[in-house]
Amino acid sequence: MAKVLIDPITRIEGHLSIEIDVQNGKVADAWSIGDMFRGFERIFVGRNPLDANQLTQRICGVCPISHGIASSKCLESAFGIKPNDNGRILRNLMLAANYLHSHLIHFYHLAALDYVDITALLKYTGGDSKINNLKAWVESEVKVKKGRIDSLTAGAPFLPRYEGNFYIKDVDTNIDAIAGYVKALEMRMKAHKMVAAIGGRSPHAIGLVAGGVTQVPTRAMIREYKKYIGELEKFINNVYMNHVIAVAKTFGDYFKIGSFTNFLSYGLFDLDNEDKKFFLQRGVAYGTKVEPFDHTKIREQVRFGRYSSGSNLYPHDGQTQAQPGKGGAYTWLKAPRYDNIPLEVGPLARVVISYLSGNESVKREVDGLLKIFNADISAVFSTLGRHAARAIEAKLIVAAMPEWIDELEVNGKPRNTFEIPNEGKGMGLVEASRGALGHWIVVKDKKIANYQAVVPTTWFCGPRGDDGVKGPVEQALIGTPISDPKNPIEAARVVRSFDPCIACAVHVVEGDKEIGTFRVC
Ligand code: NFE
Ligand code: MG
Repeated sequence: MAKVLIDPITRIEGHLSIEIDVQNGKVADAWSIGDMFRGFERIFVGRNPLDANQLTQRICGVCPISHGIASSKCLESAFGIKPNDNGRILRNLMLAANYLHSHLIHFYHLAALDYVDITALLKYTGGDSKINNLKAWVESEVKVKKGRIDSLTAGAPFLPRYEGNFYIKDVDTNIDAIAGYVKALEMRMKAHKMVAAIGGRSPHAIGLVAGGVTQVPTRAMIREYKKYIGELEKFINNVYMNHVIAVAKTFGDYFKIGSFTNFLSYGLFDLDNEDKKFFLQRGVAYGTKVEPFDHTKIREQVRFGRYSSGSNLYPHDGQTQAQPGKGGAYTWLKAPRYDNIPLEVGPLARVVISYLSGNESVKREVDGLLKIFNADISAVFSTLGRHAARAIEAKLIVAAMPEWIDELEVNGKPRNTFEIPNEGKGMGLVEASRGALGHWIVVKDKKIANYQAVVPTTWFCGPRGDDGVKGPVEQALIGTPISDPKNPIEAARVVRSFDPCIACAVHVVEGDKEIGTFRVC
């Protein structure tokens, strides 16, 4: 038996450790440990409700648009108003571009390096100048001895990585994926420009407000946004999708590893102003059974979180009272529960729920991929299922953008107006790229009396609930084969497939602690 602490989990956003108990070469138990407390929810209290639009976006630089939209919808619900059509569509367009940015970071710049061998660069003999520049850079910055990276300089972007016989062997496939890594940097920049075309800047857009957005959809704005769509679409359909397929072909075991089968989605991209009709469907799925969503079943539990706050509270009553030395607690994340059940959120949740709800485009894409791998639907509930779901989403989203642009009323009003009431309660639900994101506000004397964000990474990386039942990532790790406890890459692959963002999940840094037999960075 070996207790393995992966601390930190690198190539994610924020500070996460995973402790696993390995028995007979497999993960027998797991603990997901969020290492930072930031106290954002407490910062909002006592402020003007309108500050929420800007302050909540500072929770994270990767998904600020979803926080901006969740806070806008939360205020609308407290103020008793709805967005207008232009406002809703412009929000969708901003969120859509932010999704492309986020999914490309995740695959190329965070997760792909679990599969792609960057030392293949040293064997490259082709004529692509970008690849040769990269090769020269790796040769000068990274010392490789007998195929293993021997040392590195600070800031080397492909590192750290586990050294071993873990990666794609075919040199051409590796080189192609590394070229994708470089190209994806440019694609991300273009997606950012699309967000900025509407939101004024990216990340942290200034144009998201209750009632809609501040930017009137002028022809110039639309032209600026539109000009990047074609190139992104080509990259997603011809490069990103193929790299996901190449990884899946080489690492087919991961259709069975990292499985979790209960899901939640609030519904992605509002297709009406009533929060009822979505591009990807709202719902809760237990395996292949999908149910309607009911927000009153949401609670956050803190038995194992470092909080003295009451446990199992609905977010309007939620508290964020830190208790760093709390006995038995092992993380700064709370444990969200739906009807007392832990649920996975994110691209796989959205794709599964949409598939089960009869979404034709999702069905076509999922069935198309399953056919390539001669697999049935059970393969979807897996590490590779998460990567495939992200690529499917990116493909469907980039294809929908031109249609949404055509629905805009050019030069029309971008928002509805409102008055801040003396008192009110509101809820704003949105799908962030990592999954279901909810904001809840209580307004008193025209000020924020309470503000709670229940975010995607808290859903999937949260700890055991009050009943001791493990969170989704903890459960998904169980049974993962670990070939070498000193290089637990298999566990890292499972965790990274969820795309954790601990900056979002814990809204005082702890001192060092010693747990377990091996510390592996
Ligand atoms: Ni910091 Fe976030 C997303 C949100 S994840 S990235 O997507 O909301 O908890
Ligand atoms: Mg919270």
